Amino acid sequence: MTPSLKLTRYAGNPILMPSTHNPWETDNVFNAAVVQHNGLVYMYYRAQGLDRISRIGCAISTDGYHFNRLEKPVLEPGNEFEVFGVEDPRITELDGVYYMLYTAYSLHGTRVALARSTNLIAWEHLGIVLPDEDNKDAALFPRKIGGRYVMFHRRPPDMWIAYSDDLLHWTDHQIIMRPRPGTWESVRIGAGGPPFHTEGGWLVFYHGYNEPHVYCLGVALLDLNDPARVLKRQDEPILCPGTPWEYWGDVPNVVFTCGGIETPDEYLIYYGGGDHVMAVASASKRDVAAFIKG
Ligand code: BMA
Repeated sequence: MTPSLKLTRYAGNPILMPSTHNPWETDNVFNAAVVQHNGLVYMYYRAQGLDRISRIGCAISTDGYHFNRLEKPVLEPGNEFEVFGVEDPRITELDGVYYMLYTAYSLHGTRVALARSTNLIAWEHLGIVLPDEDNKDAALFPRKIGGRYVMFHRRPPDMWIAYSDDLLHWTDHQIIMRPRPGTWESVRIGAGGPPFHTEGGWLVFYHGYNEPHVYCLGVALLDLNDPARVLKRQDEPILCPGTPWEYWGDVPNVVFTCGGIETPDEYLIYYGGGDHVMAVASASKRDVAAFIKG
């Protein structure tokens, strides 16, 4: 039997900590999207500061481990749906344009919102894309399927998929994965970042939590042409809280991912620890291939 796929933490974690230099990010920096472009890694993290409102900051790296941050947020609340914050970005490139799906939070509840950038620094608000429903954990696929855009989203407690012709109107909503009673993912589950394209299927990293409210990460594989078809879903989590900064943060016992990158040899999964700091962990392509084939 193939051993379960596990993520290995980078020894230099955490890779980003709150900063007392900037009032908007003094408390927590976590749940970042990541993008590779021209040899640089861009990390878009959720930051909370003195006012506890979430904004999206950007930090840039040449090696994926050591980051320099920009002084100002790249995305801030921009309308009545965002007054409590913009949270948990997931970014996908399609034809040279970067799309960020994120959670807009306000008295209306949580909504899935979209922003767009062509230069990775200036982001334009495009508005709420799933109106009139509490939803989050949305991530756009990096390719169209059957001529349509595809995204994950989460109607509690399940992971859903939906399709669109214009990125603004979404239809054909289907549940793809549900929590599994009696396991680490018994209460709610939700997508991590955009899925990775592999020859064997869409590789998906996602989060789940159980009754004691421990957030772990899991891995699954979806059919390339019909991503509502789950080909594989590992029983065991690939990462669970296991370090002091994952046990103790703003919210205890949390590892939560909004994205990763692919290198020639591995997948690097970036994740928030304890809703407080940023960290990274890896899976080798060889081990991922064994999961896909196994
Ligand atoms: C979810 C989101 C995440 C957070 C997680 C654990 O509902 O709000 O941003 O990391 O809870 O607190």
